[in-house]
Amino acid sequence: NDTIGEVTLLDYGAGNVRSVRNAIKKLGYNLKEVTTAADILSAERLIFPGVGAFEQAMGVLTRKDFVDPLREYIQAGRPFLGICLGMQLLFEGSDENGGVEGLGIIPGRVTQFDTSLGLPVPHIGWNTLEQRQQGRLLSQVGDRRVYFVHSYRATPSPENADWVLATSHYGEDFISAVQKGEVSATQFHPEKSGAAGLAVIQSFMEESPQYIPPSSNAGAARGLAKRVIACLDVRANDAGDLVVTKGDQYDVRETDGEGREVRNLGAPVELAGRYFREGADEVTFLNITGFRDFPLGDLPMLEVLRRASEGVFVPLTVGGGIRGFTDAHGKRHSALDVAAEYFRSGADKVSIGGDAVEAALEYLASGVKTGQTAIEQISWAYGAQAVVVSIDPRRVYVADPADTQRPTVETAIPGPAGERHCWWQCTVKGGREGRDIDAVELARAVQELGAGEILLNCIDRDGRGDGFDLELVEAVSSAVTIPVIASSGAGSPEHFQEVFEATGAAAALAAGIFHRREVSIEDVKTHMSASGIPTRTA
Ligand code: 1PR
Repeated sequence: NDTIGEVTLLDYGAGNVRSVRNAIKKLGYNLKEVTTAADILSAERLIFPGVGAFEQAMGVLTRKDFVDPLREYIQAGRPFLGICLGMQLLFEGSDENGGVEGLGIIPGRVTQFDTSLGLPVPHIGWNTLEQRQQGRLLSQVGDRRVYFVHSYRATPSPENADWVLATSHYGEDFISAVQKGEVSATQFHPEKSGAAGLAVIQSFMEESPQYIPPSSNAGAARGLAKRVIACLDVRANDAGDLVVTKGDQYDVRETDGEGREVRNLGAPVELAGRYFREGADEVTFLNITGFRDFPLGDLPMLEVLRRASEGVFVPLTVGGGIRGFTDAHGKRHSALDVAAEYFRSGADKVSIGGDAVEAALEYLASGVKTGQTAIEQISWAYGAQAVVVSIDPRRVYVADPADTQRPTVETAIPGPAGERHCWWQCTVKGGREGRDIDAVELARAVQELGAGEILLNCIDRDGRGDGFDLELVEAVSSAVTIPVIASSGAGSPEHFQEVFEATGAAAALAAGIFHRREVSIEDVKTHMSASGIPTRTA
């Protein structure tokens, strides 16, 4: 048995490395933590997951006197795996934060994706790898896709050609993995890349892993896949247990003999595990009564995340109650505190609903970015890719666009009185209250405030199974440059094909059809593949 049993983790305390820990544990290896510079030099194998921004990361490494030992360890060619920012730091420097020097081990600079190409930035999701060399690190990935989330990238050049193990394509070729001898690193996140990612970590740990050549299925769609997301709306039922529920136009109660009970479609951790195994590209938890409670008092939800992240190796988003609040003892907690607690418990992204609507209204009224909103603060501390804004819009029909100050579209689905124009009103508190702002205006405003992604629900379509609101999804996705997740109304695999062909959605999310086992994630992906839509197979 050539398995090496121990790995040292360099966690400089900048963010969530829980999933890297969970992945190492899942594979059965022992984990040691770096606490002093000497721990770096005495490591047998070192994993360095970079989290946060480049400048901040270099700053912490410098303050802790880790820079020299890290350089010495890597220059000696000892077993090293950098992840994401942990790869970027190996280059000479980065344009992030206005220009910062890196460790200078690999020739080249890290620069931002070219936003003029019209592709959403950050680059989020599952992309293919073009292996440029036969390196040990990717020996068991085959042609499976892996998960990326980043706005900055390094590009291949003659100077760094001997390092480049794989490139990926997103408007241009960028470096997705490097390896020279025992030193390796990935731009993608192996700990979030499902079974393919666990295989990368395992290949790093083994002396001579078996090589699985990528199959030459030349016809298969390459590049960034359209994502399929399983969503779990979570709340306490009347007995106080957290259950996955599902509404019909946001009404989650069903009538039985006794009264109106909260619909119970299963236990959150178990369902999340099932969706991971069935090939969901991401799992989203929405605490749908989060607007009522103090979120940090909501320990069961934190526990759900902790337990889910032990077995789910794709990105996890959590929403509901991400806002500042004052607790029963009069202590103020910022939205950033709340988000930090969720990130520590295993979330990769937080989703902000009601608070984003209020922030956008204020921003549009004043034209001033205060830096104080939840979106701005979390985006600044954790990066835009960690901030999703969830929108709960409802169609408002007008006979004549002049009847409203809101921007309208001409619709192919006329209103009850034959109206041919509509706008989508943003709501808060689970659709209970409307606000004077349209979904497109909101999406643009929150993008400017620093949101990295839009989760676009639709109250009219929720739980109906008659397809996504394509007009809404197109209106929003064509108005912003960040990725848009279409949500609400999926009833069949054809609905996914439809939304990806008719709109600029980067991902589509469904709940009811998966919970009730009417359609499986595999059915959706088989259909997408057959329709020529790039999709990830687990
Ligand atoms: O305002 O920051 O506390 O966030 C509250 C979050 O809870 C928001 O993201 C909001 O969308 C969500 N929410 C609030 N009430 C409900 C409800 O259903 N009563 N759920 C609710 C929203 C919508 C989707 C659903 C899709 C797909 N659920 O997430 O999963 O519509 O469903 P389908 O495929 O079955 O059609 P805050």
